[in-house]
Amino acid sequence: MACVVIVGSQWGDEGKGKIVDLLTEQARGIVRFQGGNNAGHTLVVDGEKFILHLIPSGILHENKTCYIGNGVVVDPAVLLEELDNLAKRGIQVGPDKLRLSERAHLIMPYHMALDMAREAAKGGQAIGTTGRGIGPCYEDKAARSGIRVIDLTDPDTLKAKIEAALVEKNFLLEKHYGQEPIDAQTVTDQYLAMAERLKPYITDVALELDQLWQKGESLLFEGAQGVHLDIDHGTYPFVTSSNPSPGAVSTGAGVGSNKLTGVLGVVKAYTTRVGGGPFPTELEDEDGRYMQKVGAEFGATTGRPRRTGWLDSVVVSQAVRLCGMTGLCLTKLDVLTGLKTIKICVGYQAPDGSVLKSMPASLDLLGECKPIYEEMEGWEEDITNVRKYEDLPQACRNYLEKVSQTCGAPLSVVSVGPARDATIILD
Ligand code: 2SA
Ligand code: GDP
Ligand code: MG
Repeated sequence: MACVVIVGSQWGDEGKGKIVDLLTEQARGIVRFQGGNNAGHTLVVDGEKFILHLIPSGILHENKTCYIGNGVVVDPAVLLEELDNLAKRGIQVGPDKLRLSERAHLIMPYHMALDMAREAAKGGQAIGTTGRGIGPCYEDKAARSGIRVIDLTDPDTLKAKIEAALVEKNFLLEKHYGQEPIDAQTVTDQYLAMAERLKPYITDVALELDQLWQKGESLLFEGAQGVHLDIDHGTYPFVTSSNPSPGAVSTGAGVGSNKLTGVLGVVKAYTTRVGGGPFPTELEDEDGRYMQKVGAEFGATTGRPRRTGWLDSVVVSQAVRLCGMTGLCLTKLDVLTGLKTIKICVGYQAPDGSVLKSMPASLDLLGECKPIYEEMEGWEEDITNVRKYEDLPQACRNYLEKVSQTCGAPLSVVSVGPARDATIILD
């Protein structure tokens, strides 16, 4: 029996969706514990592509149950749309396959309005959020004025909470941001209509997970975003408003940390970032454009182009240390094929001449750091059909060994294409 956590080791979009889909075979329950529909997790199975935002990436498998934990912020309209889209493609997701925590907080229309208004007001200092209302929803949770999934089951409570919230939100929206106010009755009616469809899915997720665990079943916890977008450990304030680190499994799913048996970090073979914030190895040259184009680096939720750069072992080794990663799943190795020289950042040269091996908390200092690179020889061979480690070109294996050594964790999986089967499993 295993309880394994899969998290992103960089700034998100490392390919967590593909890895979770792959490892779902070995689990009974697949659980989201933080974030919301800011996430875009892509699965490619039998030539078909699926992008999931709230539903865990195990949903394509038979006889598995997916759980949305209490730490997730849920936009019910997005969840229903996702269920409808899957149904249109022949995948019926009933309450036997998906369970929604009654304690999860709801994203409300005023959260989205505030997210976008705040970003617009920040101008050049904008975080580059997905505009899905994630930050304002977690703010309300912390302020103890949030509305939870359980409130959908009681119309009077729901209405009273929406009315109370809108007193303050409409003041902000109208007086501070010059926006139209939001009508409480309209929102209440919309949410009550959605509640009717969602009610069969609502449950005590933590209790159900414990029941699975008691039976000796294995669980897979699916992180969204990445460790460097973590509100505590990331490049604050250019972060998301949750903890995409394994520490959040315990609070965000209600599973004791003593039950966790392993943490796998997903690492892209290079680095991408979407939105603002520091990115020491960012490239604005031919190599960066090559990664952007060949890797099809566009946001899976917003469609925004992702920034690209070399793999940064300072970033990944910090994630390994912070999360206690027991193995790495390296993705998108195929994207590097054809580059003559591949660089890997092994430290930062600080302005005072010292060499940093961990990321400074000060973004000003980080901005002044210069990456120190080791150069590796590239490879030309097409690796997309390789399924055994020893069949990879020597230059490719040299790169993988360097990644493992500089990032400080063994490689468990190497991915050479978006499809489920384009994968090399290492022992
Ligand atoms: P938010 O919306 O408040 O969470 O944004 C705060 C920061 O977190 C980043 N963020 C992400 N970074 C990478 N991928 C994410 N998901 C989508 C994807 C992104 C997209 O899979 O491609 O489609 O644009 C994601 N979600 C949040 C965000 O860019 C901000 O820097
Ligand atoms: P996530 O948020 O971590 O699940 O990642 P995204 O789905 O946002 O972005 C990863 C993208 O890379 C998706 O389009 C995947 O289909 C794709 N992908 C995953 N693994 C590989 C790989 O090994 N090679 C290539 N070429 N694409 C991959
Ligand atoms: Mg993504």
